[in-house]
Amino acid sequence: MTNESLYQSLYRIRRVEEAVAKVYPTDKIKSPVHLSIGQEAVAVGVCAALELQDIVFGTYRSHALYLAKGGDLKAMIAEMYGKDTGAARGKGGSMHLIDLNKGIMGTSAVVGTTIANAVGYAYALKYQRSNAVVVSFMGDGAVDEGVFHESLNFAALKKLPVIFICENNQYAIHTHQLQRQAVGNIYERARVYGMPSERIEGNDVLKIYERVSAAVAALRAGGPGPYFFECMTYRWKEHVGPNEDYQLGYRSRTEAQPWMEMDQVPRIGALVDAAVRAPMEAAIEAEITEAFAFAESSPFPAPAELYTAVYDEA
Ligand SMILES: Cc1ncc(C[n+]2csc(CCOP(=O)(O)OP(=O)(O)O)c2C)c(N)n1
Ligand SMILES: [Mg+2]
Repeated sequence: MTNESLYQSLYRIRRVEEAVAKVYPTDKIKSPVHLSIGQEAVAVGVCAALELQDIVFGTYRSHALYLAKGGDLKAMIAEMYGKDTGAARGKGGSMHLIDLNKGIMGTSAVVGTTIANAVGYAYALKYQRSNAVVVSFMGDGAVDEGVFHESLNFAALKKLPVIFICENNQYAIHTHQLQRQAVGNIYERARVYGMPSERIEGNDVLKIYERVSAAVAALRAGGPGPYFFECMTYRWKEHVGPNEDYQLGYRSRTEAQPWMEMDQVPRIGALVDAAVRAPMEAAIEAEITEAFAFAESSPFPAPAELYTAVYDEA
């Protein structure tokens, strides 16, 4: 892993989401958008430790995960526009991104659901004696649900090759973690199910990469899973939508400030030679412009498509 590739991924995700935020008020984007701005380091650090064969499952806040794992940008923007060329043929929107060729098995609007999906997939991989690993992303809000506990227990019982990543941004919509959970240490609760578990502070992309790489290496070598990482991070924008929400009163800009100062995009950018950075950034800007133009010019699904691919007809 190089600083260049980490920066490429961080900068690209940040700029894509800033472009989404800019276009959003025009109503061309037909779905809600849950931006990852401020949280990119988690998806980027984790996916830098993975290979193409590895599988990820995400939440409705998965633009960063989808892009970091190699998901097609044009298909993502077209999906937001509700177009036939979108990742889910325009039927899923921003919360239902999928790219099977890149090991992105799907993201869901329903909190917690993909945790069980990821565990089931890891169970299948174990039977197939595959050395791929599965990564299950969740928010701190998913920890409040039964499926989190059932899934962790089963994964530990069967020693499955799954890595759980909890993106702890401290809020479920507008409710702070400590107004929902009597014990604030999610990683300690995961440990009692019988798996190595740790917290990574500071939204630190290098640390996340390093720790998750070690877990992936151990699983590849045939060691037992699962692993759990609680990655501390912070959402800069409102829960859903392109704006800030510090005026709502459930949190303050003072609370956000230290996280903004730890922004990983300029941090890693400063480690990259300016002569490398400038053309890299220019190429990303051009790619983003092209992806929006692609979405704009793509057709909406035909009316006859309304009931196709809704249920598995096999
Ligand atoms: C099963 C279920 N219950 C409730 C909701 C409503 N809901 C949508 S987002 C959300 C908060 C989840 O917070 P968290 O898991 O921390 O993710 P974050 O938005 O912070 O990334 C809730 C409760 C839902 N979508 N699904
Ligand atoms: Mg949260």
